Amino acid sequence: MNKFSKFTKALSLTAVIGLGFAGVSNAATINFNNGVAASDGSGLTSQYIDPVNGGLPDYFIETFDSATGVPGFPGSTAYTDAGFEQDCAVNSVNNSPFGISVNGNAGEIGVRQGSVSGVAAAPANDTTCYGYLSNNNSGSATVEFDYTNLLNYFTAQAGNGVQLGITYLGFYWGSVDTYNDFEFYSGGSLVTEISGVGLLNQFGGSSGNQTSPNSNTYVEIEFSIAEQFDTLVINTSGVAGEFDNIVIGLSSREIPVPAPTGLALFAFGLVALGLRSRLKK
Ligand SMILES: [Ca+2]
Ligand SMILES: [Ca+2]
Repeated sequence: MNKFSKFTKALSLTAVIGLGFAGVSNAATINFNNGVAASDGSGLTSQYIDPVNGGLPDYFIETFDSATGVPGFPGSTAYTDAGFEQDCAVNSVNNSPFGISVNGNAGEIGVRQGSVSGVAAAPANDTTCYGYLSNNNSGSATVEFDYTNLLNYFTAQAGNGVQLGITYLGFYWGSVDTYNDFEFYSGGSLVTEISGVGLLNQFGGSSGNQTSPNSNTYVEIEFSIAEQFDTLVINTSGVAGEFDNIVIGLSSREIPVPAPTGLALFAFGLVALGLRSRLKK
């Protein structure tokens, strides 16, 4: 068993969590236990899509890697740390030329590889480019990833008056700190949020740990159509909030049905046996 399967296995044993937040009635469900090893060496990715190999239709991934390698690609190097212009950028949705809008202070948002003390730490087992948000040791910092344009593009592509929504969001959250949090919006309304404090409490993780699976987690949120997602907001009041492999899934996406677990099969076998012995009587 490799390191990653141990990693995900440990997570599945410790947490199957659905949380409602924000004091509003919502149908968003949050899971922390389904991340899988990414084939590009970026640690964890969504169970639905890999940074290199792709995945199911209607899922898109932001890897912060090599966006500028695609001709005509509108990916931005505005937030890329000096020296990484050829490698890192915001917006690299699997060679798809359609963008997300990043709104925030360029002095607080960064895209880079590797860890630099006092700046940012690569998420556990992530040797690729990743994004981060830093308050530069003063006040709080905020960045918004707005997916409205991407959603409008795919809605236009679908045609026939079909209005698509975004009903899935996943991201790899590195070195979770008590002062990081992620918020998820629909049409300007907060649908749900995840705080670093809440996540660390759930896992028994230590704030800012750069290697432990209890502090480096793939987070997934499933949204109802009524509360479909369009904007991700990340806040931090310290150094730093790090993330990679941001995945969205359109409402037209496939949702694979999980295979029955061993326990479920065992229970089914017992029921079948019971029926058989009753029939014999
Ligand atoms: Ca990456
Ligand atoms: Ca951190």
